[in-house]
Amino acid sequence: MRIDVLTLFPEMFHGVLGTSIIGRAIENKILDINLVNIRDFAKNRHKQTDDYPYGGGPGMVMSPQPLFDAFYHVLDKSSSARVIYFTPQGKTLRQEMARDYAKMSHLILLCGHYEGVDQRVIDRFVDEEISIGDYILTGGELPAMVFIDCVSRLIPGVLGSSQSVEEESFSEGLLEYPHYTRPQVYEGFKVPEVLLSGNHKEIEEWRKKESLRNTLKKRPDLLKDVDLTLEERKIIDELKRGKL
Ligand code: 4G1
Repeated sequence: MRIDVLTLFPEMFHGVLGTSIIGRAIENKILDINLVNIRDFAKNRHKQTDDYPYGGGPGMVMSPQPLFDAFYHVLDKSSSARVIYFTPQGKTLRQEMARDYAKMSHLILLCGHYEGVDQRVIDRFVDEEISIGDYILTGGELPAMVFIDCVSRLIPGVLGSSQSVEEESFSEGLLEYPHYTRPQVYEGFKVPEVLLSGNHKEIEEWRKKESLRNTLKKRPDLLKDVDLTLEERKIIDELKRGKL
């Protein structure tokens, strides 16, 4: 997958893209991430990329000229690219959306700053607007990095087989069960006996129950989107009644 990122702060991406899983995917040519500095396309004398808003009011707006030219630079003939603008006005990113994006061959990500970009840039180039959540940020770079991380790990070959825990629990729409590793006892805190038993059926049942318990307790909202088996419904009923 090719990802072009249009940003005023390409350096912000270096840490994330050079590190571990995403870095390896780039080395292995599964991912081709092209950081484009919008400022490089500014034609005015001071390389200014923002200006005052028409109609007045606070803040600055990203100017159309550097952005139009940056888009023409990355759009080169291959018009199959999907253009995503990160904005609090967008649809909130969800795992199902990430799965769809992971299948695409070319994405162009636009990161805003100040009050955002001139509306004509959105009208001319943007296919979809995405948000990563409802809070205030200084720019779209962190959302773009969250998106790259979330989508990249779903591209075949990006995760190694041992990391391929994949979407285990999230794809089922539930939270994870508790995890333990060595040692068996640490500062008096014990690993649940069942996990040491070697009884795979019992372990599986315990994990399912704990996963349901966690979801019911911490994120009951998730349960409405899950197809539960009859067995799982029974467990939930018992959890609710305080048994188990
Ligand atoms: C009004 C949050 C403004 C922020 C309402 C999540 C936030 C991009 C995102 C803002 C941004 C709310 C995101 C706000 C984001 C232009 C540059 C917009 C930064 C900007 C709830 C500032 N997911 N925010 N405005 O944060 O880009 O994608």
